[in-house]
Amino acid sequence: AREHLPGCPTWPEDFARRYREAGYWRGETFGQLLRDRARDFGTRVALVGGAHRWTYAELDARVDRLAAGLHALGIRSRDRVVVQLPNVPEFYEVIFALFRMGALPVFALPAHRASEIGYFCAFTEAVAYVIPDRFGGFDYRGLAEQVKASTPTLQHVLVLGDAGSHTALASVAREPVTLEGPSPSDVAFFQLSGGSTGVPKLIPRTHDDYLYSLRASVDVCRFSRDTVYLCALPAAHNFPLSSPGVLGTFYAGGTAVMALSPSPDVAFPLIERERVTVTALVPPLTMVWLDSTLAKKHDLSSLEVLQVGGARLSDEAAARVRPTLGCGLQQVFGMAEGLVNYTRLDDPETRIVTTQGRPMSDADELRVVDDDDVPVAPGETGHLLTRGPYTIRGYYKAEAHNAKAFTPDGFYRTGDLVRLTPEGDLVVEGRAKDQINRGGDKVAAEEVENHLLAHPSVSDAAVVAIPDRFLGERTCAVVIPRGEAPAPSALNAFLRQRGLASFKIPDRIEFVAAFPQTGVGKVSKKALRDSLRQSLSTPS
Ligand code: J2J
Repeated sequence: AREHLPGCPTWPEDFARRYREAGYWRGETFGQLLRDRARDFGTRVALVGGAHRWTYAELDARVDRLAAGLHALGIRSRDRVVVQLPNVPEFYEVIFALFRMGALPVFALPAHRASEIGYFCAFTEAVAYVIPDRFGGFDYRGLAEQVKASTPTLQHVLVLGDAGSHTALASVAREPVTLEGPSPSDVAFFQLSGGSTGVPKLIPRTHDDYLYSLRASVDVCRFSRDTVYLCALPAAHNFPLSSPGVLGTFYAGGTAVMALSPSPDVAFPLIERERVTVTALVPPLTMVWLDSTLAKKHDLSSLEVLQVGGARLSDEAAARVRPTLGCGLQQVFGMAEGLVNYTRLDDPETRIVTTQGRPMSDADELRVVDDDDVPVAPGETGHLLTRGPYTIRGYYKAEAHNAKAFTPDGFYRTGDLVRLTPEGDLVVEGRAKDQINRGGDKVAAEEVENHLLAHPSVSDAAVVAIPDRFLGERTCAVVIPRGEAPAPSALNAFLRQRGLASFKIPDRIEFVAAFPQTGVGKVSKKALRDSLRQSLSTPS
């Protein structure tokens, strides 16, 4: 076996051998997967989006030509390429071209700005950055200019659409050449962690492990050639990518449809026109769909299953899905680090409505433990730890953090507080990690705090969650000012100017003279949350 990419922790040899022998890892790669589907389902439509309708054979051929073009630009196996594209078919053309040549996509979200993108490019020493010209009222070419100026390794900015001073993606394709592909045990790409630390952590996923997660997901969710999957959440996110998502749809030989926006006015006509059978949403969008008057104006009868995950769905909203939208519900509790839990399609309705399901693989090992890593009594709430054939053993180049985020025997500390029902389903009861789950968008408190601390009028800052009827949680920055308190709007403008993604900009800013302390003199975020909850609910 060839050496692993430096900085990417891997499974111990005995585990790897077991996962191979048990058939979880089958020695497949993404490049080969698409080749196989093109051979078996060549004329079937793989991907629909914008004006495009690509069959498996067309997608495969486009990927070959793009890979040849990227190779001609000088991009090589294991080179990192930051990919930041909206929900367009070209997203998959790009990532499969990179997969096929063994180059490694780093999955950025369209909402990321200079702070995040600059970090991804610098940290991974990316050689290329792929963007749309404009999307959602934002011009990514200016962002690329800024990032390029500060990232010496970055040689290519590839633009979907009008390239300006950069390179047009459409100009890159060449006659196909034979390229040496990656090994199945190689890292295939970097997914992003929701994170709880100062900078987002990068998650190395291998061909072997991710393809297994697709196969298991396809099995649980019963994806087939007849599946028409609507990709409504940001394509690069782990949920619509792989649970089973678009990649699972390809695995099964079905059709994926790209929605540029998840809002009913865009998604419902697509469901009607393409006869979509399944899609995935986060809880706030589920609420928007449930309350939309457009549901009556469009024929949504093809929709069999709505998957909901990314944040806790309330039992009340869950119970409304079938009566309102006329389709089944599947709760999905997953994480980009690996473990994905699903309620099963034929579970009794109460289990589907009140739990977040169970692991998709028999090989997923779960532990529910107390603060000392001791298993709690059955049914009690505790920290969820997990290990398995598609859960990473460590983040990319993060040795010190990995020592805390994983147990010595390789379990990932999810930071989630869960309990197991007698039936073996998981219920997510809360969170121990210092993160705000803003309706599925994850905000690492420390990252925002560090940006706030850079402001001259901020002496100290603590970012915490406050309850929100729509998002579940919103962010509140509690700030101890240095001298005169700055205007909240000025602080937020400062954060924007530092290039922070807009979902991380605090929804609310409160000024205080001091923070409540824990016994050991740390900021007590629990006490902060409690006092905010009280002061925000009492009208002043
Ligand atoms: C409560 N919390 C949840 C749920 C995720 C499928 C689905 C989701 C993700 C995802 C994913 C939750 N109820 N149903 O990658 O493949 C919170 C937990 C978890 C964190 C992971 C997938 N579903 N969560 O959301 O990496 O706190 O992945 O640890 O973005 O989201 O976030 P992320």
